Amino acid sequence: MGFFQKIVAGIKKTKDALSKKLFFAFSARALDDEFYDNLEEALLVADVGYEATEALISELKDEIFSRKIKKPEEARDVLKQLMIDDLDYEIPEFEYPLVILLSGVNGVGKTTAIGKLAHMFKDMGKSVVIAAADTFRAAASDQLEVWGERAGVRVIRHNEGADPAAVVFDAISSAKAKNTDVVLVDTAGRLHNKKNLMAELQKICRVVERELPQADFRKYIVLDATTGQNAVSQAKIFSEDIETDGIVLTKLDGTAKGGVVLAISKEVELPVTYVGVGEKIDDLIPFDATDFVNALF
Ligand SMILES: Nc1nc2c(ncn2[C@@H]2O[C@H](COP(=O)(O)OP(=O)(O)OP(=O)(O)O)[C@@H](O)[C@H]2O)c(=O)[nH]1
Ligand SMILES: [Mg+2]
Repeated sequence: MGFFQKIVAGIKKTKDALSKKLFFAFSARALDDEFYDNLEEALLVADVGYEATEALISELKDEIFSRKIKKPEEARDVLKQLMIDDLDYEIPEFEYPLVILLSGVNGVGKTTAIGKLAHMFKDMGKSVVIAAADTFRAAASDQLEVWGERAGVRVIRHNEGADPAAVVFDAISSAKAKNTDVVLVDTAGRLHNKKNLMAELQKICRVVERELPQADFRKYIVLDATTGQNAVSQAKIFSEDIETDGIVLTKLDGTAKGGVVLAISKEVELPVTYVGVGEKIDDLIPFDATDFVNALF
């Protein structure tokens, strides 16, 4: 299955919830107040969020006015383009060696995303090592070893309770010794209000920057799409403590709240870089704004 078919399947629940309402809004006879009310309702139901919904509607009104648009179907194309523009971030190409660190609250899908990323980079012909820096529970490293085996990637682990930064140090030493292209760092789930845990993440970042200063270092926050607007607040708070390059949005397949992608873009001003659309190893896809919006309508 290509990326487009995967995103179509992945946002089916969102589309099902949205399409009737969108169809209803755009089958209006005129672009009047009722049309805008229906459109607003459709976007809010899909969890686009209040701020992004209001912004989109106001931009749509401006475009409709300045381009003298009268037909709802033309307005639909304008709305699609506005959404694409909002979601379309310029993401710099990866350079190697590359280090990717995933952080986020408990259970959002960090470890699964690490497994999927390992597979993706292997598929691209890159060598990969995983740092099991969730030393909070031994089961986390076991879970990663299963993913590592599936992807054909080695996993560096320490005992439960060890310093996560020491695991990262070892993974980087191993990557340097073997000229490995990609180091993937899994971390323990944490709440952003736990200062010591946020300090631990910062320490991991310092180890990466010190030990592999030439690396392209990307820090992604992992968010669970099924939590809707909650995901938006998590992203805001996490990105205050950790300089963030993008979002990995998981479990898009399990929710009708896929519009949260637009809320993240608007309110957090970070690109959604990857989306998770299932539990299998190839169910992580690079986010493409045009594909996403086309799949949504
Ligand atoms: N349907 C679906 N399930 C997913 C996706 N990503 C992760 N999951 C599931 O979400 C659950 C939690 O995933 P983990 O990867 O263990 O989450 P985590 O963030 O590492 O959790 P902690 O380490 O406990 O903080 C697992 O059952 C995964 O199979 C996705 O894109 N779609
Ligand atoms: Mg985990």
